[in-house]
Amino acid sequence: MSNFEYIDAYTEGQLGIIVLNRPKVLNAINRKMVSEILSAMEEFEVDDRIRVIHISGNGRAFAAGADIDEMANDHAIDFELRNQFKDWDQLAMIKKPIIGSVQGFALGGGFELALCCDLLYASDDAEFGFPEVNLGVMPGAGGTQRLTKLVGKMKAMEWLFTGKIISAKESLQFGIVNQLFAKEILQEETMKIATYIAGQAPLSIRLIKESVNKAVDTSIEEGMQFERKNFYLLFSSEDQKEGMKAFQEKRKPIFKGK
Ligand code: CO8
Repeated sequence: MSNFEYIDAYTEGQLGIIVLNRPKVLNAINRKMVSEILSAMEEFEVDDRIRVIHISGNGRAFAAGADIDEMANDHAIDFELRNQFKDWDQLAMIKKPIIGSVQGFALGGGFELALCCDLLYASDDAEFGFPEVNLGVMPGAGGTQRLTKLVGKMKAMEWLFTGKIISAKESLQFGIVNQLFAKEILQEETMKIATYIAGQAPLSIRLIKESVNKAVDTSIEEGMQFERKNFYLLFSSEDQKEGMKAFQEKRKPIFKGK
């Protein structure tokens, strides 16, 4: 595994673990951190042992947003010439499932990173929000799009217009997170879920992720065709044969990701 400055990344069994690690500034996301997150994910993506990626933050935040100090003097043309969001675009292309656990703050770019996850768990004192409006800007890494698709127009407008904190309870109520846990057990419980998913047929998980994401962005007709092709494709895998045979033989399947 590469050495990183702003994150920790390591493997644990079949899990690839990423921990945002700038606790003194509540894991504020600078450009190098985004590029490190992407590098770690890409390493996990090509590592056959890894089936699920888990991401969390060190300290009292998941991430309190993009690094305001780094951004404060930026100009529009800097962003354009730097292609500011190219790493974010690549993050969305990761095919292995990404599970996020949010303790404390997930604000601005931190919330956007959380919304890139496929499953999201949070501590019961977690706080989400898009406070960019208070800084005279707006989300730029997909926040307006992903939040709206998740919760619908009215709530998204309200939260983006006001910049107000979304409590853990509200995040559960509006389907932003899958489940809440007490802070003390959040990591342990999330890791259990990640380990469980790592035991599922990898190709099924991979194509389910692709198909569900397609559903978010496409018409039902197009999405159904897309889903069907992926469904057909799974029947050319050894794991499909093994999974169905194991069912018939009343035993646990052994999946190989082939
Ligand atoms: N950037 C830089 N430093 C930060 C950030 C941040 N986003 N958030 C917190 N910090 C720093 C603080 O400056 C402070 O540093 P120091 O100790 O040196 O003064 C330290 O972290 C601890 O923070 P606080 O003392 O403020 O802690 P509190 O518990 O009092 O408050 C808050 C916690 C409410 C989270 C508060 O820190 C805060 O409001 N932070 C800023 C939240 C915010 O506005 N986020 C949105 C940023 S803009 C954005 O994300 C745009 C996304 C665009 C695309 C994404 C590109 C990556």
